Amino acid sequence: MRTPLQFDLKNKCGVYIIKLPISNDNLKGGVRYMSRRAVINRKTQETDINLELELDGTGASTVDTGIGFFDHMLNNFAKHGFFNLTLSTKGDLYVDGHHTVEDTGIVLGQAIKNALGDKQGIKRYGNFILPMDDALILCALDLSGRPYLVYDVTLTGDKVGYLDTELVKEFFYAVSYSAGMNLHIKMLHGSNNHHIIEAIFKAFAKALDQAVSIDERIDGVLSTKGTVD
Ligand SMILES: [Mn+2]
Repeated sequence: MRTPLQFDLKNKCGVYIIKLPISNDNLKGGVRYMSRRAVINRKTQETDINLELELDGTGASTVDTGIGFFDHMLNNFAKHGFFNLTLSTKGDLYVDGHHTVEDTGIVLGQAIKNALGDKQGIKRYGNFILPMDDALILCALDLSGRPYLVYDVTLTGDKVGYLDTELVKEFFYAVSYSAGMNLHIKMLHGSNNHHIIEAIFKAFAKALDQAVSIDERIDGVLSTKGTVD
């Protein structure tokens, strides 16, 4: 897309800002980076998942997992993290939502890991405290290569819509494990289960957006070891 910025009368030519398609590459701080994305297809006897994730996105998403509230959460994750996410999960919902939610977490974690590659230049750490009415959620994460989940959240109901509330922890355990991410999620306050879970997904998105962002001052990988697997 070319947008005329100004017309140079002397040379009788237009000066353009060239907006490159976000799926090709991106400009950050005057330095051009290849867009970081991953496509994963994973099929088992329990789920069939196709996921495309772009870390340097706009927040555009198309999500269909068969569980409406889970779709609502993943759309919020994309929107608030400025990730582009296309996801289709066909799971064995006649059993329950467990495999659908857990396997989607596994694939999302793999996509984050694959899209990051060798992690050169990324901030690596991210954190956010996100309020949503009564709910206040802290999320802190480290893309260290070492999976570890600390989940300190109290949900009072069994379900929100068609999502079993106990699956929220299973989802983030799967994400942290397959992405190689140290992930802390702590509820500081909250009473409404919809608000609490939505605040978790938004806080995670904001923290992850921060952690995957490029810091121009980082030469190579941000680690005294010289590598973060
Ligand atoms: Mn909502």
